[in-house]
Amino acid sequence: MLTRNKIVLFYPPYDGPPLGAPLCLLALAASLREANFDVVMIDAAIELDYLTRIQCESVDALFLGISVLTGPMIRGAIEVATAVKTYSPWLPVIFGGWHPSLLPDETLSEAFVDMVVRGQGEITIVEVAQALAQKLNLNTIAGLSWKNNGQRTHNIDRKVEPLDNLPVPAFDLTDFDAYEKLCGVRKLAYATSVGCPYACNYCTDQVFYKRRFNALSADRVVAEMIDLVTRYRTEEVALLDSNFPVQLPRALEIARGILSSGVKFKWTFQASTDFLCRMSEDDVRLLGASGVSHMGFGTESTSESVLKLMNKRHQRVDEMYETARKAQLGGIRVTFNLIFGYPGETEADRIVTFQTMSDIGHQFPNVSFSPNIFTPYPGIPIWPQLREMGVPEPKSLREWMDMPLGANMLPWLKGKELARLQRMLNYFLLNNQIDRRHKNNSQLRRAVRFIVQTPIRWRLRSSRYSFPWELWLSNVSERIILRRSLVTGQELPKEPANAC
Ligand code: B12
Ligand code: SF4
Repeated sequence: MLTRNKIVLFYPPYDGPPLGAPLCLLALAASLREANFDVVMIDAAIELDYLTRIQCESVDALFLGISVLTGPMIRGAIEVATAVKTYSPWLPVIFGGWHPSLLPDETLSEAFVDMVVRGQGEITIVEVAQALAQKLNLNTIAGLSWKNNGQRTHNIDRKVEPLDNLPVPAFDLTDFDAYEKLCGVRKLAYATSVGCPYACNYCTDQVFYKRRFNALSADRVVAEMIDLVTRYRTEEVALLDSNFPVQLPRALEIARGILSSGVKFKWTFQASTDFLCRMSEDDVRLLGASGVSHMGFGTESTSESVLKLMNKRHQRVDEMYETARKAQLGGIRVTFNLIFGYPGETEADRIVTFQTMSDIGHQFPNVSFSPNIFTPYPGIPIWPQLREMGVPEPKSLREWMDMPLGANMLPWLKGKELARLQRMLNYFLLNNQIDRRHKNNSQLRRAVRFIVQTPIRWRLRSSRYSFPWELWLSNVSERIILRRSLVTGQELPKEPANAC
């Protein structure tokens, strides 16, 4: 009898610049290999003919696992799962990752999905693989949703496993050359922690990780990062942690460890400004010296009332200035994310945000901004309020697939109000770009900058935006950069469909 011990893991195509190998699949692969299963990983980012490859690899596989985020990745997941169900209907298809975990029942109701792994996947997937290989019952596997004789069944939740108990992700499965060709830089996507202690109302981290910060020890991080960077000759490490410096001593120990190793590479992370501000100036200089080149912050707004509505009281405006200042001392670039159109935000709130952020951008040339129109993702705590306010909630996997990410789907932000916000945004970004480009130029260029920038800054101060001749001119001379990745600071090429 044929014993199947091969598992195929698939990462569907996504929008935006490629980041590197999908860490989720490398993490699952390491645990599966420890349990003596063979893993084939197929990432659509580098495997253009993924349909054919999956068909070939599935012939003798135990199951196919697909990782899914909300939005366009669902399209590739459905494409592959339906194809598999036509040529190998016996092959179990397992969905995992953020979208299926947030909406397990909705996901499982699709005919081409046999199981959903909810939340952290390493241990659940091994138990599923063992159960399938040995034809055991699935009903004792925590964290699993499955079809029991066609009935959607949700087993109990699984307790999150401390990261230090899990193996090093299977980075050897990564074709670093292929990603380098695609990204233009040899990069390692790596995580030192999962979870964030905060509970911002628009974020699903709290739903997934229950506000528990779960981190690898500093020693392990330093040893692993140095080993991986050296072994795979990567120039950069993009940390995928939700909030890297939650445990300050650990964060600083990591920086110190990297610095004293003498191995040189750039690294980037995301954080909240309060943790960064708890670091001294010397601490932030240490980050810079150890190679930190970019930090992303979800600052979102500078209006106190909007920050309160977002349940973001840990995010203070004075600390945004302080973060920018300290980062500048450390020679570190910073991206501040901004959210506009949040339920309850008024035009006055927007004006405050544009004015304060323009001031920050003017004082600190190391700061860039990434403005977004509020997008309600599945499972966020304010859905009841959004439904009451008339936001159409997608009802199925296919409807979430077509969700216009980054575009406006808010009924309270339409027509003239939306057009005005778009114009304000363009002025704000143009002003910031001029600040950053012409800071250290000759006296003459500084004078030109002063002349060009004076009317723009007047508009931002007085909130007057009619007859936007500077924007018409800028269409010719400056390309306004709309959004950036908080993970790397890299420019995001695709514009939100109807912003600016
Ligand atoms: C890296 C990243 C990306 C990368 C991933 C590509 C890559 N090569 O790594 C890219 C650029 C694709 C991306 C895109 C987006 N992202 Co993103 N991203 C992240 C980030 C920062 C890290 C994810 C990660 O790798 N974590 C480490 C691994 C080990 O954990 P994991 O992915 O959760 O995987 C575990 C489990 O989920 C599970 N699992 C995952 N997949 C599978 C599959 C199977 C079969 C099984 C069994 C289990 C399983 O097991 C894994 C191990 O425990 C998270 C935030 C975070 N800190 O997690 C946001 C996050 C996942 N992204 C988010 C968002 C909003 C987006 C975008 C919608 C943004 C946008 N507006 O465009 C897009 C969606 C895709 C698109 N536009 O096409 C949200 C969640 C969205 C959602 N509901 O799906 C998050 C949580 C950020 C946040 N706090 O809001 N993202
Ligand atoms: S601080 Fe960032 S990661 Fe943490 S809950 Fe808020 S938005 Fe999510």
